[in-house]
Amino acid sequence: MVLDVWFTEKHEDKQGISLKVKEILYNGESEFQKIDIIDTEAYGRVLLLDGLVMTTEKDEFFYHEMISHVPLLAHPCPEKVLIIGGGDGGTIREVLKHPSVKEVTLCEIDKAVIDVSREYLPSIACCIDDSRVKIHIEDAVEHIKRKKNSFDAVLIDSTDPLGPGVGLFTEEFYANVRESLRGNGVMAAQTESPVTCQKEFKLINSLLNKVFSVVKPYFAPVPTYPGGNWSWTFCSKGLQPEINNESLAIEIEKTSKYYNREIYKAVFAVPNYVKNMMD
Ligand code: AG3
Repeated sequence: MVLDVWFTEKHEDKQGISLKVKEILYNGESEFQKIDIIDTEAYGRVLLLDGLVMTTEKDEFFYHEMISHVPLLAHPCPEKVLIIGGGDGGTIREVLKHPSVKEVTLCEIDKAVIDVSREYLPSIACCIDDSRVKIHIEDAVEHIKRKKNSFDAVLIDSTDPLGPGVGLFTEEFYANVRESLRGNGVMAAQTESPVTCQKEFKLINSLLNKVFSVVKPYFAPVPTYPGGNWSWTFCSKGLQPEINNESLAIEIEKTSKYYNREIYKAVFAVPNYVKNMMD
């Protein structure tokens, strides 16, 4: 018998992304969510939270390079970075490529995501145990309230605005993130698909505009996410999303798979259908 098993992440029961499954490696349930690891023909191992694709071995680089290098390269000298969510470790790995970074705090609500990623996704989780990384297992909604004027960059590497992620998409939370930034501080958040999640994308952007003076969405493909095209948003109290340190930008380009200096500029181009829906 030949097995023909497919995983599908359905979006609003109208469309889906399907991956042919080679093997189911892990099924578990934490206090917060279901956690699964499947091995797929096309994208290697995949981390699923509550049945949604969080990251895959083969296309994780689009997401992790975008959420890290775009904000960090705009900052003159990022030393302290807070990652919210991001328990798979992909964002940590990219952030640590910046030599000025002295301390990375990972605030993840669910320790099980870190443990499962360590075990099953070594190429993504490889830097979680670096000596510059401090792990806090806590809801970031609470953690951020105690942090004032503390970080050069806050990266919101969250799930969708569902379940444990809901509190990370509110005006109050964004205002606390702003308070947690030092003067030149930058924030980048994953802000959903402009194709399939237009309502969420618009709402998040309008909340961010109430809180930050610079709010610039940017776009890149993530083939395994709904819509295939994803957005992040760069925010600051004044600093613009422009490369600050050209020689570092060149250095990072040498090992990156998606980011380069032309991409840095290009990702801020807003497609017309997005401009029109924002009017
Ligand atoms: N954060 C998840 C982005 C949301 C994906 N949504 C979906 N598949 N419906 C990615 C975490 C990677 N570090």
